Amino acid sequence: MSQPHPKKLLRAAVQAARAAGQLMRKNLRATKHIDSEVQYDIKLALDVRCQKIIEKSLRACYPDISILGEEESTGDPDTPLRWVVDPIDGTVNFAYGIPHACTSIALQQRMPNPPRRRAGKSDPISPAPYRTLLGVVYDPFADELWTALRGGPARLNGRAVHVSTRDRLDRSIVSIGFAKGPESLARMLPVLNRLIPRVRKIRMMGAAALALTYVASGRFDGYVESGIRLWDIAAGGLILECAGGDFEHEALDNQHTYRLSATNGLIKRQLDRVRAG
Ligand code: LIP
Repeated sequence: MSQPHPKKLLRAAVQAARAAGQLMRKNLRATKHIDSEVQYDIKLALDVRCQKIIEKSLRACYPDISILGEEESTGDPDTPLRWVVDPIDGTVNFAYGIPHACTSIALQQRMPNPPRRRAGKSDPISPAPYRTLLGVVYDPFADELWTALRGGPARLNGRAVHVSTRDRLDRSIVSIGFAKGPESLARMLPVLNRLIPRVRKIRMMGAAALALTYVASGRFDGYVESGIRLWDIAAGGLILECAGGDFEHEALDNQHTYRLSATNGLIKRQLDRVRAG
C-alpha cells in the first residue's frame, strides 16, 4: 500500500478530532453516564461515543489503517500505519464539568529496523518499533487545535508555536500529573515535594496531551508524569518535538505505559537533577 499523503492524513485526523470535540462541547454541562469508576479514574459512556465518532471518521478516509485507542482497538494491528487515539484526555475533568480536556490523535509508522538510539536522544514514544508521523490535539472548550507533521513546525490554530526561552527552573512553570494508580502517586509525590521549592509554580491540570501542547506553546516550561499511557502522549509528544522541545520518555513494564519528562530543553538538566533527588 503506497503511503497516503501526510497532509491528507493530517486533514483526516483534524476532521475526526473536531467531530469528537463537538460532542464534548455539547455535553460539558450534561449529566454524564459513568460506565465504570475507581478512586483515581472514571470511564464515561461519552469516552466510547467519542471513540466511535473518531473511528468512523478515520475509517471513512482510511479503512486500512488500524486504530489503537484507549477505549478499544480496531483493524489489523500489524498494518504499517496505526492511529493512536485518546478520545477524551482529561476524562475526570470533563466528567466534573471542568472545561480542560481534549481529543488526541496521532499517526504512527511501524519501523522495520528500529533506529539505534543516540545516547540521550530518542524518538518520541519510540521505543521501537513505531515512530510518530503526525499529531493532533484539540481542546474544544478553548477552540484550540494543535497540529504537527514530523519534520515540520508545530502549529496552534494554524500559527507556528515554539517552546519558551526560560532557562531557570526558579522562573519556570512545571506541570505534574498523577496517573491512575497508587504506584504513580508513590513515584511522583517525592518528585512534587522536591520540585515545589525549586520552581516558580507547579500546575496539575489533569490532561497530559494539553500539558504537552502547553509546553510546546511556551505556556509551561516542563511536564513530568509516570504511568502515563501511549494514547495520552503520542500526539502531544510529536507536537512538542516539532516546537523545539525535548520529549524524554521511558517505557515501563506494563504495555503502552511510560514515565516521561517533557521540557523546553533549556531546563532539562536542572529538572532531571531534581527528579532524581
Ligand atoms: C489522564 C491523563 C492525565 C493523568 C490521568 C489520566 P485520561 O488521561 O491525561 O495526565 O494524570 O491519570 O491518565 O484518562 O483522562 O484519558
